[in-house]
Amino acid sequence: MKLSQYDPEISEALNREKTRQQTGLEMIPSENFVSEAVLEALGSIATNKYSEGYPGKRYYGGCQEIDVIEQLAIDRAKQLFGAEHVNVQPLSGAPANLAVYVALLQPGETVLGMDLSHGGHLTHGHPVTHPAKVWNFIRYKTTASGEIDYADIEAKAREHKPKLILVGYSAYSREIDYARIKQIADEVGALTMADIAHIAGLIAAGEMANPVPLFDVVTTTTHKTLRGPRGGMIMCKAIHQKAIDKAVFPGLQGGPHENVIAAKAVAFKEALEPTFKDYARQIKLNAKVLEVEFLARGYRLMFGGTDNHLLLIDVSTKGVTGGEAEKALDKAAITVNKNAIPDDTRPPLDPSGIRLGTPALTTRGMKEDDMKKIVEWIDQAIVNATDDGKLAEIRREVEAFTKNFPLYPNLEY
Ligand code: DSN
Repeated sequence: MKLSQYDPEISEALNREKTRQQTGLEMIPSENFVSEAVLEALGSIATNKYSEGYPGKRYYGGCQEIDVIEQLAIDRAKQLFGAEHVNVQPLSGAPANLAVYVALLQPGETVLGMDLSHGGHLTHGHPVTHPAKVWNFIRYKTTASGEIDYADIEAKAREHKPKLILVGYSAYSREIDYARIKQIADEVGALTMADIAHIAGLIAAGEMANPVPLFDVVTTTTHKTLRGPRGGMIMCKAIHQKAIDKAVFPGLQGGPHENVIAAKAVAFKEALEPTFKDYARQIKLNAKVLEVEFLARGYRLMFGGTDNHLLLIDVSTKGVTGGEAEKALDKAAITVNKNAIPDDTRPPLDPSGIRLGTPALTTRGMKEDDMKKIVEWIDQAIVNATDDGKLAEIRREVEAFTKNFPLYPNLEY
């Protein structure tokens, strides 16, 4: 029976969500729109199959075709990033990071990771997380001029002798000097880990530096700039293969989600196409226009600007909090997320900044001139954050504008 006949409540909610995605401007930098081929694989019959283990070594019968699917995902990921070994089973980014800690560290050992408010991630050792109770996370920061503080990392590495140095961020907008990190790690005998969840698509396309050939382990999600299904992945040197695979299964997970793995394989095939390079280049061009236009309007950009797909903006100088800006922009059909700025004195649920990016808009085909219009709408929404009439007027303009960029035109639930 069709979903719409069997479960109208879910079908109607999905159709309303589709309309929201179609008629708004999606600027959360970790979100994207997958292709119809990826959606098809994700909704496929591969969801029916249990397949604990790895291709060729499963604990269940009937895995012949599942092996084909998972091996294709692995081979394509290896080709995309130049990885010696890939595990495509992690359910998402947080479980992928946890699996690496489990694989490489003994309880109590030390990890150097970036402070959350400086662009790091919760799973990189924030005190509210469980891993922070198991391992000793020491946090480094960025400098006042917005660089990763490599001198601080070096000093902390010499002082704390970490087992693992962790880079790769969720709100940091600049390039990372992986060679410098590797040099520091080698000096103190640490392993290296990069979490490239946000920038994986830019790396795959050659638009940002690739840590995979240099680092011990690289984790990623597959649904951000890489434009695949919601999921995770671990790449590592062959020497860590056994430990990583064991940590994922049976260490932390049971049956892999093979429908998601099929969709990952499709997304990797797409990312290997020459057109994906154009896409990644356009993501960065679009982000640069945002940088220039926000600076021209007097906004304070964290880290001085952007080398990737995202911007972290202090909106408090415009008289609103991050939470107020997020709400006002929602009313104007522009979706961003409130975000802490470095050493923010405001609380996490209403910080001083917003984080926004271009991957989803670029998937819809928007280019530099469109970004200029969008910054004007964002600026107007922020300076008129309490004027519901003005926000409704912007929403009408945004909704008319998005009609020029069709999204899933044939999809009905
Ligand atoms: N929630 C993701 C993001 O928005 O960056 C990271 O896990």
